[in-house]
Amino acid sequence: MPRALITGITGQDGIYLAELLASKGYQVFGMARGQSNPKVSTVEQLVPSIEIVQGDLTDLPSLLSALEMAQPDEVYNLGAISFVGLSWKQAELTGEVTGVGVLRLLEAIRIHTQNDMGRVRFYQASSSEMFGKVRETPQRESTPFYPRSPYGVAKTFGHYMTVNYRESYGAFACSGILFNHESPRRGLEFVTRKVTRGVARIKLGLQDNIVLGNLDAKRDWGYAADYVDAMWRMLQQPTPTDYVVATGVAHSIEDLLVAAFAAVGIEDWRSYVVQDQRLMRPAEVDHLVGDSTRAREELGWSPTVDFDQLIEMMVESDMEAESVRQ
Ligand code: NDP
Ligand code: GDR
Repeated sequence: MPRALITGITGQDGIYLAELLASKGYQVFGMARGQSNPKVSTVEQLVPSIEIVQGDLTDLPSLLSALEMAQPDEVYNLGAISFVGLSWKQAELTGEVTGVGVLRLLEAIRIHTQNDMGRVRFYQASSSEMFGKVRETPQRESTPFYPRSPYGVAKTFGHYMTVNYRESYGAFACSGILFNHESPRRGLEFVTRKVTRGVARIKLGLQDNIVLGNLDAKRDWGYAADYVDAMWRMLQQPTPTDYVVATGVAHSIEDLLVAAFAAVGIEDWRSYVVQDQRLMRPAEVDHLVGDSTRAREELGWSPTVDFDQLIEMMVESDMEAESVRQ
């Protein structure tokens, strides 16, 4: 039975990946932090076979213990401070967790394997935010990085550390440069879920409007369950490398609003949206769209859910959840 350790198990991707690996017959170990993390019980309900291990990306000894407990064949590093907006407010912590945390985990694997790093396959959750102020469109593996937030800078550090451990120690380390991916399990702080939940609550008469920042930014949004499948596929290849994972189609926040309100039969979305300067970011990433040709050709990966289906699925799920609360 293959064994996998997932950091960030309580996040959106952690749960989808744990479900996928469990369905493939893996023994899955999920690393959770904190002395009483309320999200752990949700993970245990959704993936009953999971084993939770304690650990924090800022604490090397805890990473070594997690590896000792799990004895993994594969490690997926999904743990991070992942909200770009927060990264300006807690830049140092973001650097510690999202950036140096990757180095700490790679070092822990090097120590755990006694320098035989090739025997544990490693996935790093890199991000399209590394492209930031984009140097070319669409963005591919060879596109130079220009991060625009402390989060993007920290992810760029983690990305290059992953490449460096591959080149220095022969680590089987892959960096997945994933574009935005969403789902009904997306955190409420991210714009898609803020909108789909807001739309559901407006439709049900529980909320008057949605307060947003920049409506012009464009993102390449895909479905999270599709994207965790690409992570797993990367670690099954004969040689490790980096892959862009994206749908190749970009939409603006306005497009998102049109689609989400349309899903509940509201055409006049502007009456329900308020813009607040305080939600504008100090430096914005205007337009991301990925070219995932390598992933499609080498991994045989392609997205199964398009933008309209994704937003409809999220609105429907929020309508159900909010109706219960009514
Ligand atoms: P989430 O924000 O939903 O989950 C983040 C996870 O990281 C949570 O489980 C959180 O635990 C954990 N975490 C936070 N701080 C620490 C720490 N100090 N030590 C250990 N774990 C910690 O993110 P997603 O699931 O959406 O994303 C997964 C990964 O992929 C992240 O690294 C993200 O940056 C990256 N990524 C995400 C994309 C997306 O569109 N979703 C796109 C590209 C990259 P807790 O519950 O305790 O807070
Ligand atoms: P992003 O996602 O920064 O792309 O990072 P987010 O949903 O936070 O923002 C997307 C765009 O929407 C604009 N926006 C708002 N965003 C939020 N959160 N709240 C608002 O009210 C709002 N109004 C407008 C933002 O300015 C931005 O342009 C996500 C995270 O999952 C990262 O961890 C991941 O690496 C990248 O996707 C790829």
